[in-house]
Amino acid sequence: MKKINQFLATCALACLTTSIQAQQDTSYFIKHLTFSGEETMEEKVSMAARLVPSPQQLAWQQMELTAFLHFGINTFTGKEWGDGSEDPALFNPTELNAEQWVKTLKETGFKMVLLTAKHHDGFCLWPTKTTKHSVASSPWKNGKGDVVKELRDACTKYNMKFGVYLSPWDRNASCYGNSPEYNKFFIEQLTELLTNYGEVHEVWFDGANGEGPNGKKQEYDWDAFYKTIQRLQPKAVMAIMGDDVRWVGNEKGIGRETEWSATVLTPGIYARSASNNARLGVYPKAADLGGRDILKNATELFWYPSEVDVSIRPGWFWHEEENQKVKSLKHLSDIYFQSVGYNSVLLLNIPPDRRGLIHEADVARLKEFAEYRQKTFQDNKILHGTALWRASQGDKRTYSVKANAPINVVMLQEDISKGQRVENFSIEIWKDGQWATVGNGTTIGYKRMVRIPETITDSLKISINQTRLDANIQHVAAYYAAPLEEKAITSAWNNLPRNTWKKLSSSPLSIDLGKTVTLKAFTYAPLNEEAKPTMAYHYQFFVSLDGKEWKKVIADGEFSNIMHNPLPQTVALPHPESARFIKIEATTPNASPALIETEEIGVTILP
Ligand code: FUL
Repeated sequence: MKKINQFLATCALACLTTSIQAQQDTSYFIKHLTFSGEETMEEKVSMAARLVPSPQQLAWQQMELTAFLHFGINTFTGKEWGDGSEDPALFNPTELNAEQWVKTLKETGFKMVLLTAKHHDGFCLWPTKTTKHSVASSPWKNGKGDVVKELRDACTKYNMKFGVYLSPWDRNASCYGNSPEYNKFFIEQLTELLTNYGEVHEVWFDGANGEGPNGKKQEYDWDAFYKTIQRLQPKAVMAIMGDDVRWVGNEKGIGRETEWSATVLTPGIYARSASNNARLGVYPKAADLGGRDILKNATELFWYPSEVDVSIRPGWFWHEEENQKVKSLKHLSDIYFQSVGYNSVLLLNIPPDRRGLIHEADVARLKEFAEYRQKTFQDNKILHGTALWRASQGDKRTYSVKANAPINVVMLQEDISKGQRVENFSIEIWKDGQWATVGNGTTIGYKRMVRIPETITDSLKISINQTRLDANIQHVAAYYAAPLEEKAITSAWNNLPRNTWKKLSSSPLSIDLGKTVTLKAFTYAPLNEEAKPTMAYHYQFFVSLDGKEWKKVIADGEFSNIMHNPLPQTVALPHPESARFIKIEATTPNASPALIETEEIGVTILP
């Protein structure tokens, strides 16, 4: 149907003899368009300006703030990625209360909750018929519990939207890697989730994709997964490995300043994605996914808006030792301005703990964060900013600002139901008898916030310097966000000063710690929290008292998900060990020898 609409729309375009300008409100493309190859650049730009979201994408973008709940067997093992061999008996939350999750999230401004119904370890949070590796084999509620149902019921009670994360990568399923069999198994799981729990608003398929048993690679049948969603939950958006919602490209909570929802990136679930994207030189992390330069060679365009997923803690799952590491209010507020304020939806992860509750530390921070947003955004200092402004290239509009009210944030919104059009804008304030530029930017899209130096003024001027057809500016606002101080973060993961350390070898990295200590844990912290091809993924960890005889303490360690979330990972040793020397033999995600710097290692020693 979508294809027919698009075909008709394309024909309609070809047949139109009216000028491009006249077409701008009469002919739209929903979610996808194909260029015939005959268009001039001007026509291509005009078509791009008339690409609009599907109704469910629009509703999704309007949510702005959504919550991720990573919960499962990892909550009980302390791991980030389980390997599928975990005993379901470990899953035993003592006070699980999905209403506490949803009530907390509702009160703090979230519009949807998305649960890891199954993570890479394959453990299912609902009593599935497809595998025994589920809550039904756990002691929780004597195997009669269903986390998905409890969450669904709580969402219904609190009028919260509901989504599911179902990991395609499954390290438990014996059929993983046997492609047709696993695809059938996966569709059965998906069918259960999309049939038995009422309305589902988002289905999240992770891109992490490992090897199957014996190194066999699973070929996912994305088309069949797609059709299953279309059939059972046609209103749900399909995220990441899907064509409705795009991964922003990092797990740090940082969007792009130039963020096009109309992008040239072909979603990974389409067979043609690899060749299309390679031809254009684009990939999910690329800086520009929709500018004119990249549009020039594009053969098709997708309305494929970005979602910024990030955890409130360093890890995605709850870990006791991270209770002190809940992100600060300043950090969360920066994330907010760089996600919601950068034309993206924020998907903030708040992982329930072993009790099955959102921990007090996270609840307190969520409340602080909500109060801060409320205080900031309840008081718009601009008068008449909601009158629709149809802006041609070069147009300017002046807005009155409340008297004596400091501002430091300007917020702009386009009516994206008519496409994303603005390519360049600037912000001026009236100061000392003249206009002074205080901010500028490229894209606006659904929402763009620009932080400007704190100022008091009585007029603000917005200039639309470049736009694809006329822009539809539907909201201009200005706010004051109280500046936040970052509390000093002490390096919590190294308590033995490095000035006494000596590097003995680089590959593998071995270190003389300078004295014999009782070692409880060690940490790997990639420099600048950046992923690089030489970084460590699988490792073995050794200790020694003399630097000659080594004891292997960890034989098959994995810095799970470090490629996407390159934050410090602390590994507790099975037992405290006496050690003067440590050694890490590690390989990269591509299985070549990893390079670890001494500064990237920390140790936790007992006093
Ligand atoms: C990643 C996963 O590997 C992480 O564990 C987490 O679920 C994150 C949201 O996506 O790809």
